[in-house]
Amino acid sequence: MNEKEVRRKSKFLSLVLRHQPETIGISLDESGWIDVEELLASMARHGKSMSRNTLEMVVRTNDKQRFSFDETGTRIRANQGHSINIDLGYEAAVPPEILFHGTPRQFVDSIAREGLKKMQRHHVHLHVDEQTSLTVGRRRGTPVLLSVRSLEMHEAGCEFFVTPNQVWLTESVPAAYIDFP
Ligand code: HQG
Repeated sequence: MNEKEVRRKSKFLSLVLRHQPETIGISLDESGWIDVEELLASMARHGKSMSRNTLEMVVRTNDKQRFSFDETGTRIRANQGHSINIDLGYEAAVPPEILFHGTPRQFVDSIAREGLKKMQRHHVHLHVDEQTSLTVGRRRGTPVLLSVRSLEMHEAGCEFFVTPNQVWLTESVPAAYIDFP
């Protein structure tokens, strides 16, 4: 299978595991999990069949490790990025001093006024490395790298969570904690 095909399958998994499980007639449990057999059967019924081996390959090779199997390999879920209402159950964690957020240039004025908002997702997404953040920002335009004084926010009582694939999540980031370039 070529890279493009793998990416297409990964995007489809993101769609059903984060946003619209109803597209293939499934629902996720309150923590975002779905039984792997049920997922594969429902995909097949909707003309999107995938073998278990292919699913495992897509999960294993995913550039951002977007998906996880549970310990027994019975269930699967997306690690973050949902727009539907689920509780991932991550433990609160102490963030590093600085976390980054990449955004397209056209959003910067609004962010300077309102801070970072979670928009359609459950959380604002932040990263430890600048490169990943710039790649995120580049999806919609010329990227601008914002530095968030995350440890200071944490000390002021804001909660942070970290996903197994090292995305840091928080409810919102007030403009006062953001350093603009
Ligand atoms: C912006 C992808 C105006 C925010 C990526 C972002 C990431 C504001 C956009 C993950 C704003 C929301 C998340 C404000 C925030 N005014 N714009 N007050 N506050 N914004 O996609 O962080 O590939 O929901 O800067 O790689 O871009 O899906 O968030 O530009 O890790 O795994 O509003 O999604 O991961 O966009 O991306 P998004 P994001 P996956």
